[in-house]
Amino acid sequence: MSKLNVLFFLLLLLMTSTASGAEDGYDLWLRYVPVENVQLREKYQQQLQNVAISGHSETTAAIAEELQRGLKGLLNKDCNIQSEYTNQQVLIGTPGNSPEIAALNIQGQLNELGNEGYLITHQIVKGKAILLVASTGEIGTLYGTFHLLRLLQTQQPLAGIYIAERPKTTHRLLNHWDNLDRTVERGYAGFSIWDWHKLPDYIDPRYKDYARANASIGINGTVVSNVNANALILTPHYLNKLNGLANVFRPYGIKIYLTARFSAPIEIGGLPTADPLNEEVQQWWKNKANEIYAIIPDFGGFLVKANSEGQPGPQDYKRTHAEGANMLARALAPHGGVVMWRAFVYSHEVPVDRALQAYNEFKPLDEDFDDNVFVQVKNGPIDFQPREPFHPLFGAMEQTPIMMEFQITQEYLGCATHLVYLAPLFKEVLDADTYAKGKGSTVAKVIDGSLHQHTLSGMAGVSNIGNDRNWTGHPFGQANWYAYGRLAWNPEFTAEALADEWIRMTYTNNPAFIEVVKPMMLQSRETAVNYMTPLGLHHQMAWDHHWGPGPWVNIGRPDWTSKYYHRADSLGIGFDRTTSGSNAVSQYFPEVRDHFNNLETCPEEFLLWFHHVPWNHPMKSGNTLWGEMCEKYYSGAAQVKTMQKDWDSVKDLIDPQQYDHVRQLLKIQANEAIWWRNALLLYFQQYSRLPIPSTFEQPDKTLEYYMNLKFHFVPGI
Ligand code: GCV
Repeated sequence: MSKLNVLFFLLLLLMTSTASGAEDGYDLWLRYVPVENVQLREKYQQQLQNVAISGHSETTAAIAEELQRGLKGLLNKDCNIQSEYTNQQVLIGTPGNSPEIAALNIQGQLNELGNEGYLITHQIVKGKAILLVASTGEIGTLYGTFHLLRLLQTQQPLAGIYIAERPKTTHRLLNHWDNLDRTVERGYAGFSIWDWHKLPDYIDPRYKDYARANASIGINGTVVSNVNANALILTPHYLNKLNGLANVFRPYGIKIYLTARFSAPIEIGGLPTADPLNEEVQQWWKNKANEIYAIIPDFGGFLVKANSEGQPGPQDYKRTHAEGANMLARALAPHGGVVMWRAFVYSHEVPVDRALQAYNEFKPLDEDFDDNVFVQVKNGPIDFQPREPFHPLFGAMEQTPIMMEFQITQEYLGCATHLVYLAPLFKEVLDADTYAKGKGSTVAKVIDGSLHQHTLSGMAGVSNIGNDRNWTGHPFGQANWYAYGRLAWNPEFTAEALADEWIRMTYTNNPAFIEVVKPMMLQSRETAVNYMTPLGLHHQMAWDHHWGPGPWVNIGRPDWTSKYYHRADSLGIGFDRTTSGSNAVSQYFPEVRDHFNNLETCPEEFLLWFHHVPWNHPMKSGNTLWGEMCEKYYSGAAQVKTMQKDWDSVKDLIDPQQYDHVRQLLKIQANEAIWWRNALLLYFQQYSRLPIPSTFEQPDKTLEYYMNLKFHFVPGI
């Protein structure tokens, strides 16, 4: 080959690899590359050569498009997809759109699975065994199709398959904290993907890919606007833009929801008040709901942050949260919409213990909410910390459907530069036992409605999505979006199984890669806890932007400071929430209360959350409390170094661009873990007056150095 030819060839190679965009993370877990196991791929090719997708709707068109794309990529071969069944090997449809499925003896089974559930199995149709993906609803068949593709992506055999799936919750939502100027509160992956300026005329292809990704994990709703709400989103100008999004999302079973600013009747309605008992205000919201539904007939409803962090709310008029929520619920009820009323509230007065507040305000209102109101509760009583005990409202409100709010974006967990797989955090909360109705009353059962027999049930995840090419900033942030959606579908899934699926779909099925990366992911949350806030410490992040350490923070409202939470003094450290302290333990059911209240039985991971403990308190390991703190901080920083080594060891097993992206971020994380460790230990040492054991490498900077670090323009605020 001449030099020129070589150059041309290289250029062509470069152009094709960039044009495919396959390895820049954009494709998420829907990265349909050829099945690596060639024998299995050939088998799939035989099994899936001819497919019938019944029906002629936008959803069935979306199924056909996805399957075409998926099979072409995974099997490296074009498949024959038809809309009429004529003896194909695979049939996808509903009893409503397929006479062949209607004729099968599976109607009872399908009815039990509901219109989002599905069956994947072999059935005899016209005397021939075929693979069937069936549901009573077309959205169910879409979900079933994604499941079928997942089986291929994770190299599962199809022979003898029987899968019957039904989501455990009715409402599985993302919450975007996206502002109308496209900044994203606590967003670390660029700007908002909603291009309000160009909507509705310009439909960014990302909207459809967003819908595909969400549908593939069962998410069926999205709140597109920030809970710190702007009333303008409710004006016709924006409602028309929203209609553009709704039209893209509808075929994928995703409903649009909005945040409702409580003072909107004043700000955009010209009324003198937003009092929920005022008839004009009530009428204004009814008219607004009618207007929204006239534009977006399948609009989902409102999410509301009221009387919290300066947001307006019913208490401004001496009304209760229930009175506020019900006013909105009554405007939405005729259209089938719901209200998700957040329990993350603050009073203007600084409370004895901020952890007490949501329970104190909401528990007495349990009987008062209308049927289409959820109370949406953050996983823990403070604020998305690396570790919190479960929120005491779970299990405590029997009459009201309680929606879980998890934070997928890593506000308190290293933004988008730390690799922290959040499924273990989500699972720890979901699996926690509230004892609301005796042993086994897990948070998951509260959330899925089974504990108190609610028909409405749900989960919300604060999105980590932005317009970065790979959507989530950190490539492993995608795993948190993925795991969240799958857990909203079924809180019983394990963190391990979800990591396994995600790795296989996103990177590779190569066992050598999985054996290293899966344990690394599963350990990563505990690692972050160790170098940030071990042993029940919480809210030790820097002021306001929450990036990096700030145990010295002592400005603003006391309950926004780190000192309020760690309470370190010469005797010890920790927030006394026992019966002789703030008594927050008593918000839990007696079994849980007693467990946390007793210093002997309180799990060490929550020790300083519930107890003020002397520096020389003996820990289970044999260390004193101070010794254990040193141990935890040093092990956390060391674990990140191990992550770096692990990642380096799989360098040759994945795409170089993906490898290098994570490698560079791990380097940042390793440095920041040391920053956290040194800053926290040096700070607490002022109180403990004990040395950092000489076996550990001593901090190379002073406390003053860390305290004087100032950062401007940290993303997310
Ligand atoms: C949207 C925390 C965050 C805020 C967030 C708030 C909430 O305080 O720091 O950015 O506001 O929680 O959940 O409402």
